[in-house]
Amino acid sequence: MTIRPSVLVTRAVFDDVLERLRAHFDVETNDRDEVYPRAELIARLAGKDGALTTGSERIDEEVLAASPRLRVVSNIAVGYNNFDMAAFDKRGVLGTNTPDVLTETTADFGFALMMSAARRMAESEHFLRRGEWTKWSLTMFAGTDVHGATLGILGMGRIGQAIARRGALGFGMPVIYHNRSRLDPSIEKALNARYVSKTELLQQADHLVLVVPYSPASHHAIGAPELGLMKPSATLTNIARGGVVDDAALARALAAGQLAAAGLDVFEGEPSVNPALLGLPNVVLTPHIASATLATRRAMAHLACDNLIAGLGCGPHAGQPPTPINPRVLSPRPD
Ligand code: 8YV
Repeated sequence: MTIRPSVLVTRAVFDDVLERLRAHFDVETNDRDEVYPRAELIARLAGKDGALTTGSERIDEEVLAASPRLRVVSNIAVGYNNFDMAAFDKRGVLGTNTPDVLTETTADFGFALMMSAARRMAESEHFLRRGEWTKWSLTMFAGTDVHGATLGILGMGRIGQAIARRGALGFGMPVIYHNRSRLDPSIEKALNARYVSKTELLQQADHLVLVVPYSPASHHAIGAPELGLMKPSATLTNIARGGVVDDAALARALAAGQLAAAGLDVFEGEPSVNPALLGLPNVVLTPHIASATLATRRAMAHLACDNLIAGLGCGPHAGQPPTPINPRVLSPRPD
């Protein structure tokens, strides 16, 4: 009798995803759907061959060292800053993520958040709910236009390009962007996009959207000096990761009128949110939901499931997970 691989699913997922996993593996689930305290995560992973994780679990050298059987960790997220990829490589563990399936949904949300900040939707809605709307006036909640304004994008990957497309084609926005590498000129043309330095991006954008992956290099990419370069009429939207923005510096800049408004879906130390932000009217705050439509969350969970099944050598695509982060660990190593 062959022994079935055993896997840990760290958070509640869809029943049909669990069914697919149970066809191949012994599956331990987290029915309470609470994030495991670190010691419990380590204890539960010991002896497992694979894991289905979310961005809430940090998988690093300490975790991998304590789980010597672990071969695949499949993240239900496109971002994988919760994985220490150097430790994965060192230990020959495959990490996988869920790109593409969330691109358009996340871009929709980024655009909506930017529009909410620019047009003061959350602020005016709170005003109305508080019963303060007693008369109309010409400049009541007058915001800044989105159509025709300059859209700035920091990080021009798949999601950045999808946001640029919405701005250029739907709202007639000239697009400027800064990225590690320049796009192909044909893509720049199609997106009405111009590559600029980071300084120019900050100085010229009317609406700046952050879509850059988190890494030590992007930590506090937007802090006090950068905010100081932005137009007082500009908005800033962060759908990238907490830590890309210095939230305390942003709160100070918003309070001082250094920029008009912000839309934030991600936060340093989330689910905690800097109290200085909570007290400000000109920031729209959402709880990391940019990819949260049922269809997209299902697609992400199923793609993560495909990765785990194939990564552990099962199913029709055994050994060929669709979206590996470090496929180098899949090829046999020279002795
Ligand atoms: C996830 C995300 O929902 O994919 C990402 O990188 O930020 C979100 O789509 C979140 O990370 C939960 O894993």
